[in-house]
Amino acid sequence: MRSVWIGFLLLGMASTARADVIAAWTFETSQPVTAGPFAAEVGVGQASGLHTSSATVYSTPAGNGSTHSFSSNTWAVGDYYQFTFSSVGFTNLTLVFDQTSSNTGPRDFQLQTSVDGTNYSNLGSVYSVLANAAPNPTWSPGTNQSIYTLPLVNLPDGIVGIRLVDASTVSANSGTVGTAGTDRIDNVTISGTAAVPEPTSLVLFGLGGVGLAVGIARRRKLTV
Ligand SMILES: [Ca+2]
Repeated sequence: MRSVWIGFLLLGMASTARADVIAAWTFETSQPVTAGPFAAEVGVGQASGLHTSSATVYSTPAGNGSTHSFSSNTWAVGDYYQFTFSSVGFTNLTLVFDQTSSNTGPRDFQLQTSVDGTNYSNLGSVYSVLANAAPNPTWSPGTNQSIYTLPLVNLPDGIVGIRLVDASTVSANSGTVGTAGTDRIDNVTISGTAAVPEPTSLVLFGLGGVGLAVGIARRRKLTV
């Protein structure tokens, strides 16, 4: 019977090290042409945009190594992309995403998080988005350009939403944001570590342990 308990112990160790995707948006299925919301292509969550101007046009041009992204123009300070999801049962939450702006799209963004889905607060400092223009390699369906992937961000436990908020009127080419200037995002992925092992796996692994014990017993019998 000892090997059965070893099986349970090993499973527990494996589950705490497993990172799962909670929600991920590729925009290949949703192909946004409105403010949304749009369901995550992987996991469960909703993506949307908010602009104070009613003139904003949402579109789905080439992504970073894929056919579609989530893009919008007519940016004002305080406008944002928003992603909502449930992080119940997960810890060690992380965020990684690709973002770029046209030359006259916004350069500066602030990441915000929310634990109640209503009130959002700043996480970290304002970050800069690279221009999707020479001398940088540009977004295209065929090639993922890693320089546009924002570094992995550690998120607070228990959050249910994040926003990428336009933080200044400075454009990606260091001028002033213009109404035709766009900002686009792709491959937005929120992951976490599942806190509890799945019961089905637990049972199966336990049975595996029984099988292992029987096998060992048989070999011992044969060799005695
Ligand atoms: Ca995409």
